[in-house]
Amino acid sequence: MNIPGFLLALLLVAPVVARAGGVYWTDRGASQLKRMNFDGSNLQTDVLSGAVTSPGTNIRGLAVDNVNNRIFWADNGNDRLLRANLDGSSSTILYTVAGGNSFPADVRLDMEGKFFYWCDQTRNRIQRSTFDGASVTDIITNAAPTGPYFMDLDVPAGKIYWGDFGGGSIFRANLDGSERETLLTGNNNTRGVRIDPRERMLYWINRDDKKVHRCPLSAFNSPPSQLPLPLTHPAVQTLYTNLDTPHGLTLDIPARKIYWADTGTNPGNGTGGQSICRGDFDGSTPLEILATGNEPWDVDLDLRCASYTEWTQRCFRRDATPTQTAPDADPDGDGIPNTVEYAFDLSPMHPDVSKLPTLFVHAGAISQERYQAIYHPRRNGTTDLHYEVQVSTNLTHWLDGVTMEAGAASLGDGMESVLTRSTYNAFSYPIHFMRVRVTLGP
Ligand SMILES: [Ca+2]
Ligand SMILES: [Ca+2]
Repeated sequence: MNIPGFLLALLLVAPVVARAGGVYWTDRGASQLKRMNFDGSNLQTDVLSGAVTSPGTNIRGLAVDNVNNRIFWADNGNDRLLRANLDGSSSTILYTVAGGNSFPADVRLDMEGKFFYWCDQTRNRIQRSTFDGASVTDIITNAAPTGPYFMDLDVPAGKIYWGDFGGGSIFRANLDGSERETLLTGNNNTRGVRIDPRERMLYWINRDDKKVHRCPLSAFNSPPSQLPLPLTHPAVQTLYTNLDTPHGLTLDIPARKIYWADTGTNPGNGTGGQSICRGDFDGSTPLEILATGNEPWDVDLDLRCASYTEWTQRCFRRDATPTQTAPDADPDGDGIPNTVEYAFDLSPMHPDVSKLPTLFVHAGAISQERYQAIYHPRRNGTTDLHYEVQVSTNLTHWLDGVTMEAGAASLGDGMESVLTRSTYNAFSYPIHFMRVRVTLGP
């Protein structure tokens, strides 16, 4: 049978796809790095090329660098720290711990300082290097009674948080190792420590109590004599219970979602074993099982979204109805339709108008120039979003094409903050309104 010419052309032309984000995780049992969409669809195994074609024989923590499209991970089978591009190319051995008897576990990235951090459980220290594995330095020594295992960085606050492997504590120090504190005790093996710097919240996993907890960081402002807080402290919230063997944890802060890996290695009667699970910041809806593996160990996110569909997979439950996910719907009732929640990286399931654009007066390049101006978030890398700033003097007639972009600054995760000013001088047109018009379409 002949293949019609036009069909052959369709088969040969690869679609042009904007850079999509997703969920990355280590499957320790299968010795594989995995990638999937936010809802668990399109599960793939990263095929490595470069210095190694296998991620290792005992892979552990991983971290995504979506600025440079790279992934970092630990392999304690070969006592190595490694890196590759997100598509698996250019795999590189960054550092091999000499002398054996080490256990590189969780890894994290400081994108501002450009440092790569990891816990070494057996050698009981937290270390860092450059993104190329150079200048390896001890940050925390004698880190925990049974060694550090999971960690996170709060770079804006200059803090590092970690939990101990076989004990129940969570610790904090400055990024140079000074001012060390024990914040909390009582977990039945601490895992998955993470910080939400926006709402000042600590999230963690209590593995063998099979729970996910959180606690406001303000609770740890207690006098040093009252620290560590016990797990029974009233500020400690329990979000998910009756899990199997929850382990690595990560946060989608704008979407207010928690993802965790469950190794399934200490089974009971709970749910989520050998899976990547997802829940809510406040534990308000039941966990979703997104994908299963042999022994999922750690998970991290690339929060960029290239399309509205991808964003709905990120922000809504898989059982959400089309009525909730429609572009013009407002399921959280905050007056912001889903299209605008998408355009400004807000949560469509959490009412919040505090991050909407605000108007202010902007000084121009020439002394005495003053213009009305507006900051608004803008999503990059999509094929379906259009932003236009309009101006009005009467809230009835809105004018296009009378503004100019005066600057843009990265907010991370594919978002930027854009400064746009009117081209009408504020002295000549003191009554001035501005709005951002967002449309969804090709
Ligand atoms: Ca809304
Ligand atoms: Ca909202």
